[in-house]
Amino acid sequence: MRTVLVLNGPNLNLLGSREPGIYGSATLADVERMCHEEAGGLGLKADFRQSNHEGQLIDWIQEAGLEWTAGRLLGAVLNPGALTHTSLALFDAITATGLPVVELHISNVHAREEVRRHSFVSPAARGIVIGFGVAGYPLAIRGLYDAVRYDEALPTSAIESGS
Ligand code: CA2
Repeated sequence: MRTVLVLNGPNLNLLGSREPGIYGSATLADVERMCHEEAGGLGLKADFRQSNHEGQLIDWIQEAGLEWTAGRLLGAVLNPGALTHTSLALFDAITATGLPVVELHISNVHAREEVRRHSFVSPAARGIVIGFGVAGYPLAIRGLYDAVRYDEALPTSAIESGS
């Protein structure tokens, strides 16, 4: 059974306790349950994590790259939190590993402050889910699953040339 990694960045442990108008009232534990349910329905196992530390997220992405290369990991759903808007290191980690990543944001970052409109992660992402609240997590898992199956059905030459 393949695993889908779900990574959450800084302050997402506060979900459900503050700013419900922006992020809703579900807690991160609720989101974890939603991810296990969605993954299970697709025949996957979810590995759900949160860290307030950029280096920890990078270590997890590097480890995930090895698991992905070994065929045990489907890819990752990543909500980088505010690191989205600051971290070239996250971009480098994703690019270096080749790990398929779906970037996810609970809020519609494009409808908020200008600084949230730029993402360092987006150019390295296989897909992006933005603005669906925490319902975006199962959507992102499903999207990653479909995208990877699509990629795996292509001849290797088509993936390497990007066509
Ligand atoms: O919308 C998202 O998912 C964000 O990634 C959340 C980040 C924010 O910096 C990004 O621009 C968009 C913030 C995560 C902090 O989460 C909190 C949750 C509840 C209360 C306070 C913070």
